[in-house]
Amino acid sequence: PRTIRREDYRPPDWLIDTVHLDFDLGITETRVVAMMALQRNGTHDRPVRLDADGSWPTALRVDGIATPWRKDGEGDEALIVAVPNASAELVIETRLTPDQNSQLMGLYASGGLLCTQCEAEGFRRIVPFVDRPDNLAVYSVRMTGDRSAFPVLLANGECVETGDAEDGRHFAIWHDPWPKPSYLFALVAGNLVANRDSFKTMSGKTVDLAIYVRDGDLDRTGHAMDSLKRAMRWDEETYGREYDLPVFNIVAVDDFNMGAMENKGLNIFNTKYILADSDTATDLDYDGVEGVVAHEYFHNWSGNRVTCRDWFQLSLKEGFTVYRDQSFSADMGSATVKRIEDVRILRAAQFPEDSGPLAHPVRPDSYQEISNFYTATVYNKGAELIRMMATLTGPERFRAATDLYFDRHDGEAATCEDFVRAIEDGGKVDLDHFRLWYSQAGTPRVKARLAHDATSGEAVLHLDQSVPPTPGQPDKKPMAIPLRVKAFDIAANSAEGAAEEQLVDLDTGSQSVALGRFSRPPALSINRGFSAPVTMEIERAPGELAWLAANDDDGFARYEALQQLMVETLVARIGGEAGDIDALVAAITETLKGADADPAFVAEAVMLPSEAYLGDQMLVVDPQAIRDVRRDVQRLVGQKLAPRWRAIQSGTATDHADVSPLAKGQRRLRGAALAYLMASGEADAADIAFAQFEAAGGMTDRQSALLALAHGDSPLRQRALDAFYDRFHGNPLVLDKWFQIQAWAMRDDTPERVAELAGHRDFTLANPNRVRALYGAFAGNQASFHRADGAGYRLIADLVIALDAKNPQTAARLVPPLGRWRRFDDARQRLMQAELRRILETPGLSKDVAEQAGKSLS
Ligand code: BAL
Ligand code: ZN
Repeated sequence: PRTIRREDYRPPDWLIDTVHLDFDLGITETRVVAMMALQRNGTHDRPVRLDADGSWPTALRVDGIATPWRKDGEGDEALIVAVPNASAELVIETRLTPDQNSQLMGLYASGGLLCTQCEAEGFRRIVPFVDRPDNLAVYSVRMTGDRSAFPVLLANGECVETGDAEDGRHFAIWHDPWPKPSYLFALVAGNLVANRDSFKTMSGKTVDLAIYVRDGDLDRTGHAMDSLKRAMRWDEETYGREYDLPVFNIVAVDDFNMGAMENKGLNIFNTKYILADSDTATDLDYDGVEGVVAHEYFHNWSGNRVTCRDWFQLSLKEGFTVYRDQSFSADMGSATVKRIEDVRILRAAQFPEDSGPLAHPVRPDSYQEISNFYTATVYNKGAELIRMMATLTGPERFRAATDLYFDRHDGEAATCEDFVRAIEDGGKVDLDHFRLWYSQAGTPRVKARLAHDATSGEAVLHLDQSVPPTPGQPDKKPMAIPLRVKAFDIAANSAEGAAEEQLVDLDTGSQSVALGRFSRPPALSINRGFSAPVTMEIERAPGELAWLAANDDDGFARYEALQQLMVETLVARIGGEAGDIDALVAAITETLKGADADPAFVAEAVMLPSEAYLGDQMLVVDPQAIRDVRRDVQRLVGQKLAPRWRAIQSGTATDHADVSPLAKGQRRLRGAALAYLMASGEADAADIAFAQFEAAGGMTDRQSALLALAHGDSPLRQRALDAFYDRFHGNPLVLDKWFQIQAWAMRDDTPERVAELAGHRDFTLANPNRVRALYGAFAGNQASFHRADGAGYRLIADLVIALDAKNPQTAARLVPPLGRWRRFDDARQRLMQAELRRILETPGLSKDVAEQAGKSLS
């Protein structure tokens, strides 16, 4: 496949500024007539070259005259037509087969519905076009279709006309006044019902809101609607951003490659991020709905009003919008718990990416298939970059800076550099060195050592940083790393008497910072709030972590200290030492004292680090040893604190309709307590879990009980799985949980079980949610995926090969777990490489999978 490079960017030779699309809709065939106003861009005599992907014209006219055209490009990916004048009206007709479109890019059918997905390069599958984000055009769309099959006809912007057509058909015309790139084009046609509401904007305009779903799903849209209104208000209050059309529509569809899509005025969502009620969705699902609804809404400014010049700038909109949705969710609930969750995701998804063969900068330099760059690096590390800039400016100057950014670039296709410059100018901060975060890949490592002079009392922090080599970047420069640091008097038994927090700007390889005078060596709280996306190596005095876990006045730092204590204990035991279990139990006991006041925080803090996170702390990952030791420590902590876990589990049944942060926190802690109880091996543990499963007042308690049973081998396990299936198999999103929980099971036979489930009558490769529920979950189940016989690797490779023929984008997402082979022992390395080679040798492989597998082997 061809490699596209950022340095080769040049503006389009021809621009299209006005588009009229006429769709004659059908599931098996849709006819499109596109009328486009072409303008030559600059002085040149090059022909018009339009991006295309199988959508070859059935007719093409330039200024009304049928004109010959030809295909171009290695993979026939472009259409060339000569246009004599500086401007022209270009008409192209195409015929599409939506029900054959299993890639779910362009126009496709999903359960009788027609819908589109155009980001990043899907529009060209509808009609050949200048399909790149720096071509902004005004669109009008006419749709005609059978009134009974497609009673609802939606596109971007506003509906300006509807009416009858012949043969029981009808039509609608939509117009979007805001110039936009083609990736934001959207259309939906089908039999849908709407939850309608309205929102009054800060300047007093009324916006009609609607969430369209299938009949029968309407009563599960309330939370999404509430989330939308909260997001609209928050963006006005926090960023001064007002919505800019009289209507805002959302449609939920079953078959969707991504979580959702921010098309102008017509967001299209995966049902997973719209539908929720307490009987079918967990509290975390509720949070997911709120976060994704907000994320897509926020794109209206960070993405749509200001879009990206080219796809190398993807983080311009995604990093910023993730930061915005993270901040919104933090404001809606507990900021500390949200920060813990976001850091956990970063460490689980982005750190491994940054240290593996697919590592790339937040602003990549090259790609073969842009779909492969919708990554945790672009999204989540990108959000961390914005967060660091906000930390450096402080909240008021950050707001001034984002105001400047939106004012300066409204209506433009901008770059990451434009964003940084706006933050510099509006936020009055020098980001010269900071820019390196956009171009240099790899997670920086910071070593911290605190020296205390017993005579003078002076405490000095010594810091050293290094950035590991990544593909194409063997030598790294030191980064500008903002570290929030505070030192505590360890004898004070509270956070009182601590020195003021400092913001240390570590921007050289080594640096020393005076922390003040202390009568004895203080406790070091560093990278508080996870102020920089780095890994820390800290020399600790005995008891220091336990002190911080109990007393630090930064919630994230308290969590981090207890987790680090767990890591040290577990890693010691994996290495054959005993580890201080009693100290760990004492620290957990101390943290549990806060269970009534902040159960969500306590639930997060007392859970052992994941198997994958433990693997990341080892030179060579030993998946089975990690599982055995982690399970053993879970058993010991379960046993030693059994009365406490029992009390929490039995004393905190909540009304699932109550989704207040406190009630959600109580359920989360109840789930953690049940997990420890099950691990303890106490004789009645499975009965308790089964009783919780049966009596559950909602999905949160039900799922935590089912998951606790799924790991074990009690006869109640199968009874619960069967009961769950019998009750919920008609609900696709809940059925996904049934597949997922079994793929997550920490059992020796999980690979066999996953293979069996792949043959289940409810399993299908056509639905990305189902594929992710089974195979995505399995690939994240470390010891099962890495079982020594390679059965897990074969399963994933078989799936990638089978799915690639239908849906390359989703198939390619499952390649990276195989690419982590360097982290494992020789035998596993060979097995993983062999599967990657088997994938690469498959005839007709997509460029999506070819890029991921090829890079993973190199
Ligand atoms: N733009 C693709 C989906 C999302 O990040 O919102
Ligand atoms: Zn996004």
